[in-house]
Amino acid sequence: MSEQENKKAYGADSIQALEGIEHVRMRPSMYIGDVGVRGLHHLVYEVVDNSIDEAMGGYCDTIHVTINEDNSVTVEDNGRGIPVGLHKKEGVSALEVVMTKIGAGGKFDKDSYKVSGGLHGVGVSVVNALSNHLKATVHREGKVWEQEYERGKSLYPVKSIGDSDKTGTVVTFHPDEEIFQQTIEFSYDTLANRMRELSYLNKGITISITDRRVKDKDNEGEFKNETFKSEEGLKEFIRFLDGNREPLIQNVISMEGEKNDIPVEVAMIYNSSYTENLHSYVNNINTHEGGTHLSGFRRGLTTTLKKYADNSGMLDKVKFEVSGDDFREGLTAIVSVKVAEPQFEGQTKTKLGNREVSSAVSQAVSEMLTNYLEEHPDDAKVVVQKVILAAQARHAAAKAREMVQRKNPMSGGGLPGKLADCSEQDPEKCEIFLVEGDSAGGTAKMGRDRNIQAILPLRGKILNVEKAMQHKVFENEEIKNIYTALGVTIGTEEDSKALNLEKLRYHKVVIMCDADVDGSHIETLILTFFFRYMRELIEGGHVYIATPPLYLVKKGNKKRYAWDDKERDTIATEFGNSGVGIQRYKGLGEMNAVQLWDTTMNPEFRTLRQVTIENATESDRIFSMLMGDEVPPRREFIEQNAIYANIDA
Ligand code: 0RA
Repeated sequence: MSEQENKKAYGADSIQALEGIEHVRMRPSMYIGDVGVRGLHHLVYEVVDNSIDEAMGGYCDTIHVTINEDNSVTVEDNGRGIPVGLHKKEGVSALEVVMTKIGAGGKFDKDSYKVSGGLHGVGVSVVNALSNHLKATVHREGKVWEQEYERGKSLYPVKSIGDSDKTGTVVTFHPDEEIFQQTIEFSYDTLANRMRELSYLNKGITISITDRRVKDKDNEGEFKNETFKSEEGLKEFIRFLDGNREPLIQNVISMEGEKNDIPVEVAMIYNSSYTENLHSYVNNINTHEGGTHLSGFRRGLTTTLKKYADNSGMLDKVKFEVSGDDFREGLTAIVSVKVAEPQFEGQTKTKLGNREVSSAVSQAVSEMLTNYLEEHPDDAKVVVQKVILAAQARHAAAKAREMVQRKNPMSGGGLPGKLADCSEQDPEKCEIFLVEGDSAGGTAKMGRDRNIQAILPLRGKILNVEKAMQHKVFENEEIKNIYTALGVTIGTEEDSKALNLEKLRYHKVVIMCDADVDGSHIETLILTFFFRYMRELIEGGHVYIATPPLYLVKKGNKKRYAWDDKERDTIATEFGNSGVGIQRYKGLGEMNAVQLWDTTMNPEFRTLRQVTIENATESDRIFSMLMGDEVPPRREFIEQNAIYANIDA
């Protein structure tokens, strides 16, 4: 059908729908954030969210996600099925309205409790508009109904194709390569992690994922698949997150209820580590930047614990003040709220702004914690002791931090002696390379563009912050150098690690290590430090990893670099194989300054991998495992995965 006929067939209202679709296709990032890997996966989340909404209404308990061989994705649920009857205002089937009218969502159904928001909740019509093909199948009213679409436009009116004795919705979409030019390849791990997370956040729902591109290695004839179902919700989520840490108290403390009409769920535990580990969600969306629900949690926790500690008499002999984040050292907690009209703020629109949520969460936490402490006096004692130790350490850390601060270039101190700074003053144009070892540092200093590139050599292995108390971190020479070189300042009343990026001196911070086991270990140590102490730097998109080549392929005076084995072989073949010399670079130090510049540092030719936090909860688990005390899970992980499989862009 031509576009003209299409309009006639479906009435004047669909003209508006077309405009909406065109707008989505013209400005996809406005709807799904970006058109890269993240935006691509967002399509799946959007469709699944609709099924989750149906489940939260109590109409659906099973959701299947399938990655098909052709990279299309099928999402199937056993809910009521999207209504197929005539939508009076639009003059077409309600299904068609949901699928093609931008902004319609399921919202025409006033009774349904729809709480999606943020980047999610833009509606399945957006997914449709960004797919070159989509098929919706609805089981409802004893029949199977179907409609297909191309780039958001229906190909035919909704039709019945047979009888059915069940209800539910099946959506299969294939992302449009015109829109997702980088890739349309879905990552099983990314999707599986999100489905696991959703199952913890919405207990009782069964969510399964199948990858039809990959055979199951244990079951012949089956495809790779996992099924997630959580009976205990956040309680189990905490155990999953803290699986590699040693618990300090017997139980996960948890509560679930409604405060001022806001559904609140909280779960927490204390472990023997020194890191604070808070995760917050609004309507199933991970609020990386926190917000009112998280500040409510902090306030409730502090007031309740402080009151208990004061009454217990344990603080009587403590000479220093106990406050702020002393109560959160070794704490792992999840806060999940459902908000009808969430206001999202912040750089990445993942900070909750609704004022009323703060007191709701604070009250919930106070009640939950007061009860637990009264019923478990032994645990209460352990927690208060931990808090006192944390306060003691904080005083030591404050001193160490003052030293860092004093050396900060902006407050009069000097830059680190080992830093070879660049001459450019505009931070946006400046880059700093954190280089493993003095010798590679020397090569980098010679090879760089000294106009815009600064070099900071790091000696050997930097401190593993995962195992160190805060004051040790701030006392560490290499870490102090990183702080002063970057020019960032740290510490506020509320949060001793809060980072001020206003004075960041380089907008690109590049980690440059050898392409071997040691190098990747050092890379992980630096990333762990950034993740725990400078997460804002990663979230601001400032952290990158350099990718030095693995091989130099030579024949006569022909020379080419290769970044993996396949590339090496291709080049060797191009050179005619015989008489080809291959040099393997074991470290940056084996390259001369010109080679390092050509392959790894020259902005025109290099490839930098930007470090992103796809999923903060998953990254946290990985860092606690890679860098924590427990060896067995670490070995298993390293044997099974490339180290950065889950944290890279
Ligand atoms: C609006 C009304 C009704 C169901 C849905 C939306 C619905 C949407 C989706 C999207 C994916 N799965 C879904 N399942 C249901 C039902 C209204 C009624 O039956 O009375």
